[in-house]
Amino acid sequence: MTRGFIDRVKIYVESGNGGNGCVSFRREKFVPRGGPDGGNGGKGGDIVFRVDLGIRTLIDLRYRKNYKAGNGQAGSGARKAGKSGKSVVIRVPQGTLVEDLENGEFLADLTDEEDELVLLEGGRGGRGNYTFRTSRNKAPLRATGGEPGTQKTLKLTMKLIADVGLVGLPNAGKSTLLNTVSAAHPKIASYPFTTLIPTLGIVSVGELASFCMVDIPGLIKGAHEGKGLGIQFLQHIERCRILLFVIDASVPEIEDVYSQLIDELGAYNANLLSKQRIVALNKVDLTEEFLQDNFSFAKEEDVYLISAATGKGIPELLSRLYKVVSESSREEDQQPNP
Ligand SMILES: Nc1nc2c(ncn2[C@@H]2O[C@H](COP(=O)(O)OP(=O)(O)OP(=O)(O)O)[C@@H](O)[C@H]2O)c(=O)[nH]1
Ligand SMILES: [Mg+2]
Repeated sequence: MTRGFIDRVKIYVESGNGGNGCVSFRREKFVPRGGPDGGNGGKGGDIVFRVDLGIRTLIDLRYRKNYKAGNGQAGSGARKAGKSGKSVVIRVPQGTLVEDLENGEFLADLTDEEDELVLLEGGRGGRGNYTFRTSRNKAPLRATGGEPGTQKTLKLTMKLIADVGLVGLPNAGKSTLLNTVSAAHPKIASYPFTTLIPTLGIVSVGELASFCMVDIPGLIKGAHEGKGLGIQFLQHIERCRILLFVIDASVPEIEDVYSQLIDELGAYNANLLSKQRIVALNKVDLTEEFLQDNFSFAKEEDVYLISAATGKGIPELLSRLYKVVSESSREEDQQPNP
C-alpha cells in the first residue's frame, strides 16, 4: 500500500509476569527470631489499547511489531511489595478491530473516541510469607511465585467510520465530488486509479449539520478476484450507513456499470447490498439531454443527476444524503441498549 496508509497489521503482545512473593523474617536487635515479613510480588504490566484521534492509520504498528509489558518485581523483606510491571499502551486509530490471529476470536472493536481496553492482564504477583502466618504457624517458609503473563498474536484491521461511502468505477468523479462538497482534497485526474488510499471528508449541510463521506479507490469488474486495486479498500465502506454510487453518465453503458458495481460489492460482502443506496449520475454537464427514467434501476433507487465539476444537482443530493443519515442515526439511538 502507498503513502503511509496502513489498515491491517499483525502484532505480537505479551503481558508482564507477576513478581514472586518473598520469604523473609524480621531481624532486629535483641529479637533472635523475628516474625515473617516477606512481601508480595508486584503485578505484571498489562497490554492496553487506546483510541487516539490524532492517529489515522496503523502504520506505526507496522514498524514495531512486538510489545512486551514489564514484569512485576519480587517482594522483599519488611513486608515490602514488589513494584508492578510497566503496562504498555498501544495507540490505535478510531475504528480498529482486534482479533486473535491464531483462533480468529474477535476481541475488540474500538470505535468510540475514548475507547480504552485492557486486552491482556499482567500476571498477579505471588504472596509473601507474611500473608501465610497463622496462630499455629508463626514462621511460615511459604511464599508463592508470580503468575506468568499471557501472549497473543493479534490481527488489527482499521475500518474507517463514515456515514456515506462513495462507490464507482475509476474516473467516475468520486474524488471530484468529495472535493466539491468538503474541505478534503483527494487527487483528481483523468486517468483511472488516481485515488490510491481512502480519504475522509466532512460535508457541511447548513450551519450546524454535517456528515462524513469517504472516497475510496475505484472498483472495476473482477475487483473481487484482485483486478485493479481489488477490493482491499471495501472494508472502509462497511460501516457506512449509505453507499453513494457515482456513475459517469456520459458513457453509454450506465446500467451495466451499475450492475457491475453491485456484483463486486456482493462478491466481497453480501451485507453491503443491504445498505441503503443512492445513485449519482455524474458529469451531466457533458450530456445534453438526460432522461433518468430510461434506466430500469431508476425506479427502485434514489437517482440524482449531478455534475461534480459544475455543482449542478449537488444541493439536492446533499440534502437527501443528510436526511437519510440523520434518519438512520435516530433509528439507532432509539434501539435499546443490549
Ligand atoms: N465534465 C466533467 N468532468 C468531471 C466531472 N466529475 C469529474 N470529472 C472529471 O473526471 C475525471 C476523473 O475524476 P476523479 O474525481 O479523479 O474520478 P474518481 O472516480 O475519483 O477516479 P479514481 O480515483 O481513479 O477512482 C477528472 O478528469 C475529472 O475532472 C463532471 O461532473 N463533469
Ligand atoms: Mg478518485
